[in-house]
Amino acid sequence: MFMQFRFIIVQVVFILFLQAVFSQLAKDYEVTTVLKEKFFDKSGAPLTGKGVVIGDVDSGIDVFHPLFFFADGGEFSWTDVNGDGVLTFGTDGIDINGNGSIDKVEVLRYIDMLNSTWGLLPDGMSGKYNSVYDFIYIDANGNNKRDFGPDKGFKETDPCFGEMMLIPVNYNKDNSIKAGEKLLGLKTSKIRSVLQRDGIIRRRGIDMIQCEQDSSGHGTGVAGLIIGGYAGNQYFHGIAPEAEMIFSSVQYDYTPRFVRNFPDLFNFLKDEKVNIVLLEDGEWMYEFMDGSSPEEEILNEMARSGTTIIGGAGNFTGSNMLILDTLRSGNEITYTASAPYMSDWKKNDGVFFSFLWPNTETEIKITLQTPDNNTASFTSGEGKITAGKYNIFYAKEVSPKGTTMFRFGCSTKDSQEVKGIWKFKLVSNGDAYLRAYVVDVSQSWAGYSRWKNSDKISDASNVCFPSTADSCMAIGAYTVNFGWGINDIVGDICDYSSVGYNITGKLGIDITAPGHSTLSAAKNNSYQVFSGTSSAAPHVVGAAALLLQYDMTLTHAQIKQILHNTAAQDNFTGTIPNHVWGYGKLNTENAIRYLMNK
Ligand SMILES: [Ca+2]
Ligand SMILES: [Ca+2]
Ligand SMILES: [Ca+2]
Ligand SMILES: [Ca+2]
Repeated sequence: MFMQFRFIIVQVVFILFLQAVFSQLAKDYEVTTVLKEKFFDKSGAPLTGKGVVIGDVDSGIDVFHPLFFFADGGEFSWTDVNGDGVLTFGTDGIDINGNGSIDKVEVLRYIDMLNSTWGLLPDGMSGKYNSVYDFIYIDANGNNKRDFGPDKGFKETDPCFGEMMLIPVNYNKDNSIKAGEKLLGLKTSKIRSVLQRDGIIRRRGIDMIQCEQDSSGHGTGVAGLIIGGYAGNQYFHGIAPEAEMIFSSVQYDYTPRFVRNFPDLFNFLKDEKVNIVLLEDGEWMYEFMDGSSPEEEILNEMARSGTTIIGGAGNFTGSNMLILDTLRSGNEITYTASAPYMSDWKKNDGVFFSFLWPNTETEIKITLQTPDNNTASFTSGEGKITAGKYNIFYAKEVSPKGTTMFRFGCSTKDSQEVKGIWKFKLVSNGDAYLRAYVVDVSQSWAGYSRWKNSDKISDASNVCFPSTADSCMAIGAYTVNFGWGINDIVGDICDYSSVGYNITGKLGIDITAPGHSTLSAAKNNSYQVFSGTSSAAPHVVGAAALLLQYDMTLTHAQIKQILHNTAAQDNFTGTIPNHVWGYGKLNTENAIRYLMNK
């Protein structure tokens, strides 16, 4: 659970009535990752992302999930042992050793995939074989479950890293495999390499079977949308199911910047020569937000050399953690934040603030008032002071683009709580367009420590780092399928989706994509509902992968131009481009056609 909120996903409290709502509507749900028409590359092969490598900065990946193996294990005929004309699980099998009979180690069974979709997938999924969701396997040790991994004695060279999995050759809606209908073996991992949280690199063909588990399940959800499953064989599959992925796994710190090893994560993907980078982390605290960081410059350089850079814009809207205000010379203004005792189920022993303004001429004197009513004033410099029972770490810094940041980290002397009201009085000697951010140890999108009692609390400009990079295509999220709240409307922007112009004046959102109540893979043989700009960005990555398969010479700038030009306008987007929708809604079919007709 720890810090999984930092990923660009929306975590929603489980509410029972939603399950009922979902179940009623389930028959209407849209699989947003399956295109409405079929496309082919210049050699006549279907567009599936084949040959494209995508790097994802994320929580990691469940490398054993059945959706993440290529169906390259060959075709198999099976023996109808009991002669009833259909594949009978636990009885029928594949005569692998060719001795004319089905031995105990040749019997077929199925993995009953878990339905963790709160009713998005139909009821009745579990306890029976569903050809479009479940996976067949050879129960080679006859224990009636699918075994895999090094603990069970399997090796890197074993198909699917364990007992072999299979799917029907054709998309089967009737939930049974008829006699004579062949099976396709799954074999090679779609995951090429993983930089683990501990810095160890796992590689397919060498030691991928040893890969650490996805820390939160987030990366597994992202991967399901892009490379999951088998086009033509299954109802649900990702947009580019024959692309390959590489993961750079984030390790969170307890204080900002919460991910400190971005350079390592980005450079790993650069060294691996990925075609596309996907950014699935969003931050704001202690960041200049102007695209000037060394980390963002790595991304810019990758984009200049052709790599497509795409990131979730963030789910920051509605969190009350941003103030936007215009300070006038001599004015005195006070902002108030409230910090709770507990934050995301842990004691809140740190609250953080940063104040940004886009010039170096303006001097702002900041007087902080602690919850125990002690004050301290700051005009420049950096260091640590004590105010009441609190330690205050402060620093004033200027970015290469001339953004000034005054930041404060507040804790108590002995790791006790920071609960209470924190006040900041600002006096400026000139005009300044000010941004004031807050976050605490929860790092939550929802915001446990928040600004309060101010009409300057705003969401007008809240795209998150590192999607603030000049090169990054930042993706907003709109609702498909079902909303969670009374304000959610299918087709409209998600009410949490980050919006606006960046601090530099750059349009913060490039395009939007399906982000709310999309269907994807989850850890441990499951399907899940996956939402957020975390879900929107992988849709765009999948589209970019299809474009690249068609023309591998496309650069970041060209892909961006195609996606901008072909994004759709409708009654929800209004006139585009604009600060909420960017250039409109992703339209993958239009983008491919546009490229083909060029
Ligand atoms: Ca049978
Ligand atoms: Ca046999
Ligand atoms: Ca099932
Ligand atoms: Ca077994």
